[in-house]
Amino acid sequence: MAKFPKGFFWGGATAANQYEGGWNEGGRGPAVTDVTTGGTATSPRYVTYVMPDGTTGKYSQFGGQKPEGARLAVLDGYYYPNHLGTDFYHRYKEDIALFAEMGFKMFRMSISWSRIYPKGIEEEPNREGIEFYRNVFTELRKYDIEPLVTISHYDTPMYIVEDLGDWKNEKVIDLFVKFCRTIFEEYKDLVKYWLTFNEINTSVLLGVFMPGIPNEVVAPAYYGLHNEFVASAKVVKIAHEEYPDFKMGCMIAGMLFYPLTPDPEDEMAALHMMQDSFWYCSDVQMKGHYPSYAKRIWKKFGLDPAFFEKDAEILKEGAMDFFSFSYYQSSCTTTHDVEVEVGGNFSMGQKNPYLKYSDWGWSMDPQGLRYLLNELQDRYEKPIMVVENGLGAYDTVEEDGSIHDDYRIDYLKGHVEALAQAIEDGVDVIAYTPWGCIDLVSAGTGEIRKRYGFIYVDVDDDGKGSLDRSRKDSFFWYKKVIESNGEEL
Ligand code: BGP
Repeated sequence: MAKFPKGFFWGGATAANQYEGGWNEGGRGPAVTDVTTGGTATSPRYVTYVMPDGTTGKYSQFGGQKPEGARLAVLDGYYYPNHLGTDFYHRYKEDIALFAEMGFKMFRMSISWSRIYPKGIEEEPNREGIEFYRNVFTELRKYDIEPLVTISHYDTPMYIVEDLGDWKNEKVIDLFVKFCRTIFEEYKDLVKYWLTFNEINTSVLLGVFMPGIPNEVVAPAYYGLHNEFVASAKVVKIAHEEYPDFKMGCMIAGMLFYPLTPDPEDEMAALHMMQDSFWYCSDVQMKGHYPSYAKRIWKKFGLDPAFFEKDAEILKEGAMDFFSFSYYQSSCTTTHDVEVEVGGNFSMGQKNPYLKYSDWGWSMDPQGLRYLLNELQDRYEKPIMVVENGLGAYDTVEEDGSIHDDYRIDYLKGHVEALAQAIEDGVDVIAYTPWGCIDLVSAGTGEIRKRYGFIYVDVDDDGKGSLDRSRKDSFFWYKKVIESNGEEL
């Protein structure tokens, strides 16, 4: 099997909103995840609010609507798991030492925007927030771990979302640019690799997976996404002009659709699914312009092409230096009537009879990773990072404290093999940072018990536990993988 290149970035990935905690410490302002409850595999997470007359309520995180006049609020009687995350804010030194023990070369994390600009609109940044991340980056550098920083990972300040109308408001572009200018200048000697937006394609998936959803609901998502593209491009331009050492990447939720049957209609449906859910975003960010099939999508939702075409010059200057994506699972699509629908990481589709499924119903498909990597190499001819991958699973702590997570090792092993095969195919993969390298709060369900980590954190879905860290079997397995540069699986 092909060898992993020298200097390959083995590591792990996290995000501030799910891991950091310290939600109301150090001058941080609130984000929407702070008013989002826990859920389960079958019941959604809710966002809570208060009405002007003092009555309270909640709406589903997925597709729910805030009533007119309501204000987002933390309410008594609910538990908000992101307030604590798994406490990186207070334990980053201990955690980074454990990452170093595993041999990490790269650590993906995000910056909480509201820790730097509590409402997003302040003139001056919050110095305590700036110093927190400086300490974290300095600690990583101490162990020669390269930080990979996601600038926006599901973590917009609540004020921007609630009072400014979120990304639909083009004023947010300048606020984001200001935020980026601040962190670029502060951390230019500590951070080189940046991702502008996590899984930028997820904002328009409602229209892709819910046929018949009214155009009025879908349209703002596409216009908002366009503003994110513009913001990202402006920031990439600044990086290229003022910080020549920086490497800028996009981050796309890795969707992969197979036609369920050999019916040519299914093949076409799969192509459209890929264009609508994945390529639409990656093409803009990697090529610096909208793809030709964008016209089909705009027409489908009754969108005004002029809105997207007006910023062609800006987008052109914002093409990325490298590609990154999350990859957990694949899906099938068909034009035929089939009963069973399954989902996984924002994707919906029909059950694949050739694949096994996790306890949360996500398929496991390492070969799909190799397939996508080949496609991506061909399409963009730029270095690729796999910045999320992993198995969310229940873990059991034995009497002696050990955790035998062979299911996780099997999953990861299959995907590392797929990476090696892709490298042999000629793909320029430069990094692999599995998701939730230490247990943290699930974005989709708000659970802690949906665990991804090599490192176990003693805390439950209600925030109870010592928060002590311990090494799972996968910790020792991954340490060996890194030590042998992927030779020993
Ligand atoms: C991706 C997100 C991550 C992460 C991961 C796993 O979509 O970028 O934030 O949470 O999925 O998903 P979940 O937490 O729902 O299991």
